[in-house]
Amino acid sequence: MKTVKLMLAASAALIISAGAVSLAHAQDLPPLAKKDHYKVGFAQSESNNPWRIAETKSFQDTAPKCGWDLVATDAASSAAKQVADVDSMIAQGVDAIFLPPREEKPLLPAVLRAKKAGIPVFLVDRSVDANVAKAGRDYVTFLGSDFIDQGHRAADWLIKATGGKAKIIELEGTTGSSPANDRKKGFDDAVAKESGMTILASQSGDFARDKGRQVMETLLQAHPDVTAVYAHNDEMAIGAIQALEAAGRKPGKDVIIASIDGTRDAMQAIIDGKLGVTVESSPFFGPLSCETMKRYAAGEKIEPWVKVSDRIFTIDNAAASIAGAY
Ligand code: GYE
Repeated sequence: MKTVKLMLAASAALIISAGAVSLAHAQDLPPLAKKDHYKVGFAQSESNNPWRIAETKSFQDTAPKCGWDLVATDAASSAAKQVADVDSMIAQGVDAIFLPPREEKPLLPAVLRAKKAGIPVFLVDRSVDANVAKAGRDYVTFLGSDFIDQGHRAADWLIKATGGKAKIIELEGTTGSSPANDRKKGFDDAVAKESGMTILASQSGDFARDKGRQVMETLLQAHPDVTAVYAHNDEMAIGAIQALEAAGRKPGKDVIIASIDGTRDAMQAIIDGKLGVTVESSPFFGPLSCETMKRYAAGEKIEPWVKVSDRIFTIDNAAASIAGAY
């Protein structure tokens, strides 16, 4: 297998040196052969929350069904480690790489190196800066949610729930990540149109529960007049609930909370009356990744964004939905 790959690489180099490959062709995405078994890389960014764990499990569950020999790594919240993980997948000669880039910019060189090595990259759940890399040219496609719309929907719910009057603390996701950038944009733009809605402070809690709790604790001291919290994910919303309760506040009553994801703990917090809403962001990318990869191998032109549509969970449907949550 290795020898075949080496021979192929050598013959490709020969063709290139003979000038048989045009520049336009060199810019094309690497093709993917149609076969029964693939060596597939999945470079997870971290495993410190239920969303990430559910996503990794979705890839692991899909692997035997899709003929994948899965090489899964965990970057432990380090973009530098994630770059090294992708480089190691390139060195191992995987057939394709599925990558949730932890941050929008640092992962780009690794994406381009994979392309240069003839390995198609599919971005899953997070994207890269559209000004520096393009789907259909640098990577195959982005599979994921519309984060701007998620932020917008969280804002719409909060505006309604508060009668258009709220003093908000915003807990942002990982700095430089596409969901943090876009969930902020969608939410901030929507509340900016409402004269009664003020964002008191906005700070990163790195999409993590305990960081969210700590940041909320600090911001609460500076802004005791807070009446609402918008967290970019459920883990930080749970952290905010803990900080509010520790300070003797009543989440869900004197402080209304909106967040995004749809985890089991968030559903339970809705049922308990502490969390108002969670806009869904599905982590179950395995089956969609299998299907998209098969379409690509069959020679189909893949759309630049394979969009996932999201539900919304409130007190109206949380109890009925919690069984399917993670
Ligand atoms: O909301 C969060 C995770 O990239 C869409 O990252 C994903 C986000 C998700 O850490 O919980």
